[in-house]
Amino acid sequence: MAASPKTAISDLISKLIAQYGCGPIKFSGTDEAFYERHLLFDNVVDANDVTLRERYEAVARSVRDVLSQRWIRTEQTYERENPKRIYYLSIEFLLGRSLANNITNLMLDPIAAQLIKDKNVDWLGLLEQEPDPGLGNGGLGRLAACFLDSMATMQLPATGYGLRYEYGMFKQSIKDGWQEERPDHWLRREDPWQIMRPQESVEVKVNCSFEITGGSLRAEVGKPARLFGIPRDLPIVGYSGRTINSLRLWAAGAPDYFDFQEFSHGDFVGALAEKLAAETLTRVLYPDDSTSLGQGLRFVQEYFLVACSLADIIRRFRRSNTDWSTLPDKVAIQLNDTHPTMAVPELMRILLDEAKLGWDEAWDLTRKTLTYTNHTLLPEALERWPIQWFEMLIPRHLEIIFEINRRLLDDVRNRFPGDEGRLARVSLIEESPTKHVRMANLAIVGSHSTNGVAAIHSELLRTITVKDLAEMFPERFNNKTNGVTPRRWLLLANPTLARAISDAIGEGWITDLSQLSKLKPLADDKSFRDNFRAATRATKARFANWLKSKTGETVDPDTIFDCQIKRIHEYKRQLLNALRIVVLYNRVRENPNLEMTPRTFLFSGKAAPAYHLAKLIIKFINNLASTIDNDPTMRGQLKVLFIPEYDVTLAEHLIPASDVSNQISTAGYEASGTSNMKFMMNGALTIGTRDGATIEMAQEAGEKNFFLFGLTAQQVADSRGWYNPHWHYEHEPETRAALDLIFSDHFSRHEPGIFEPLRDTLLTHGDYYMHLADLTSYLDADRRLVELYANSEEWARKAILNVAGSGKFSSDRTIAQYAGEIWNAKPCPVG
Ligand code: 26Q
Repeated sequence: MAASPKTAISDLISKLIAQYGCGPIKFSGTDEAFYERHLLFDNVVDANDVTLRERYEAVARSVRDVLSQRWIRTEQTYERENPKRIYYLSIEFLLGRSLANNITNLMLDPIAAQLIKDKNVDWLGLLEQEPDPGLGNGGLGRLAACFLDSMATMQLPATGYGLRYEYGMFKQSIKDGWQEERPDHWLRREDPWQIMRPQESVEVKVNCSFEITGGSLRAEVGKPARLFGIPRDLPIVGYSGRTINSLRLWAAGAPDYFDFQEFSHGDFVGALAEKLAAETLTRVLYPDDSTSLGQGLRFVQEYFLVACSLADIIRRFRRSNTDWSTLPDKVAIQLNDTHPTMAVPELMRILLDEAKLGWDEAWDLTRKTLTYTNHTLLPEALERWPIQWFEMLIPRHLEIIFEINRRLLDDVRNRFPGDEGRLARVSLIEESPTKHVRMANLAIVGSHSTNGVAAIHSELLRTITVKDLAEMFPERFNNKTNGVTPRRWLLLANPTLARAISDAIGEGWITDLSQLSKLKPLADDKSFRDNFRAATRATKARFANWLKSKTGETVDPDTIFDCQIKRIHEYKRQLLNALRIVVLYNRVRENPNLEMTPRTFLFSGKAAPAYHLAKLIIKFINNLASTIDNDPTMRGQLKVLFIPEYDVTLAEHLIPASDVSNQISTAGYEASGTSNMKFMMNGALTIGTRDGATIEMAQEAGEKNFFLFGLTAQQVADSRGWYNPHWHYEHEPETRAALDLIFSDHFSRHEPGIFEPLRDTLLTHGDYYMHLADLTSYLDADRRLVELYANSEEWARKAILNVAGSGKFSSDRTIAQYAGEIWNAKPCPVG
């Protein structure tokens, strides 16, 4: 007899509970009443008359019910076993939505499917109710989120620490082709995933107070203040739901009793203003991903993250351990870029002033506990903070930094007598024009491991960027090539392909991505190729529908989807991609009978609000798109679309639907890239330069299955002295015609001259990122790519070989290497 829906759900829940071993989850109603109970008791609404948002909240809370006991048990296990714990400190976590991810990782899909069916829920509409928490700019923040997923899946005792920005990454809209920014008030409605833990608040003492004047935050020097960090925890569900770790996000506040004290003196309003000023600290994420513009508030945010997190870590350490000397056996703190580098002086301060240890022991423990990851070589992104700010906010830390530096420079003098240049380069303090602390130097000196995020990047870091320090401490330098979680980026984002893969090789790949290599022989199997092609075609059609419903834009799934999605930056060279399209456009204009494979060029990405040239590049892409749209000869041949508001959710839709992935940074400038890996595991072919992790991807898949072009990092460096973009303009007819067309205002008929700054950057100012040097070889690679597309069997074969070769780029592999080679941490399974 067929089970009634009710029994089916009860059965599944019982199985789940048995699997998690938490004992029965107790409800007053029937088992299946999870969802209805929440609608009734949380929202107090009639189940027949609810909004989609209320449905979302009820489903999210039901899922949270399922994970709560396991979440508590995870922490209990860590308390009991007292393993070495990993703490991942990051100023950004770009999580993306949680509901579907948690359902997948808890393996609740059958229950969700049943619920959708029984209650006739508009599932896609419901998922859209969850805001995409944009607590990060791009790669670095998303990497932190992938790492949390891997650490939980691998049952590592890990906690993420970040800031709970009230406003995340700005929302982007496009008006007349220009980027416009709107605030992202993602917390307008209560977030069902965050658990506030006021009892675990920490106090942070600083040497100045804050006030808001004229809309900006000002420091009042010499008036010490106490801030409070109020934590909220988010569950990080490992795949299979065995381990549920936490991401702890700090919000800034003033102590609750402040008003009473001040009130008794009569200044209620002044006291309240102080509280609001304190809360301003975590109000907004800085939307710059590659410039250290020297914002005072950012400096305070960085210290606040460090002070709250270290206080929490040390408090937890002291609960189970009495001997300070065991700190590095119990605690590994990974600094995600230099943003949390104040952990070096802060940990020293705790060990010296609170634990009362001597300098040598404190220094030894600090270095053995901390490790640092570098994510960029761009000089403008290397953080340097004015020592005045340290003096004002945290003078004790500055004292400690000076003492670290004094000892460091003594060491340099001993080892390299008379080498004044080295002394100046290694110093933690940059002397001119005004004194600044070099945060990367501090992180390297104050930790026992410094890693880059792809082989070429680690090599350039070691041999060029911080050469002198690498010569002093060679054993500290290592590489950890980035990875991405296959749960979110393949299983969840591309269910059709995931099913085809699992049908062919089983499900082992979900937690051991190297098993994708089993697909290699299937590249020669006609029926698998057919399945693969059908999966891609279905995903493209699904994307086209989604895009239509979200933006009203139409794209044709029978054209090549050629994508570049990432932050807009000169070094990433969206402008090179646009030049390629202008050349193709010119070819059709000149020869309207040209047989061209129909293509759709998709762009998406945000520009830092103060980065004018990046914003002009967005404008140019949009004008290019509309000019082509309005040209009847282009119809059915070329289409360009800039999709606004790039976020994790958009990436989850677009990447699986892509045929071509553009990874075209000037060689030597993209530290790693991570979207490149997501495209590869979803079966797109890469057209790209030999930069970042793309080099390793091509090695894994075989260079013949890649479309590599352009100067190498070495060639870029070697030609800096003599490179002349005018040469390309003079000698390459297609390059010249493309530029002339742009400068003739063909794409700016009603806005003459607006693209002049593009001429300046590409010609007048010397084309620093060498667009023109790479344009012809890009076009050549593009020609080969389009030729291949005409042979759909060969295309599918190469795409399958790419998926088969993508196993290395799981963040599980990256995390296994961090755990084994840097942290010396082991899994701590939850019983
Ligand atoms: C610093 C100071 C003040 C304000 C902002 C910042 C800031 C914020 C974010 C500086 C840098 C970032 C982010 C950098 C980033 O995302 N880097 C990317 O990291 C990825 C993960 O390792 C790599 O794959 C990318 O290549 C790298 O660009």
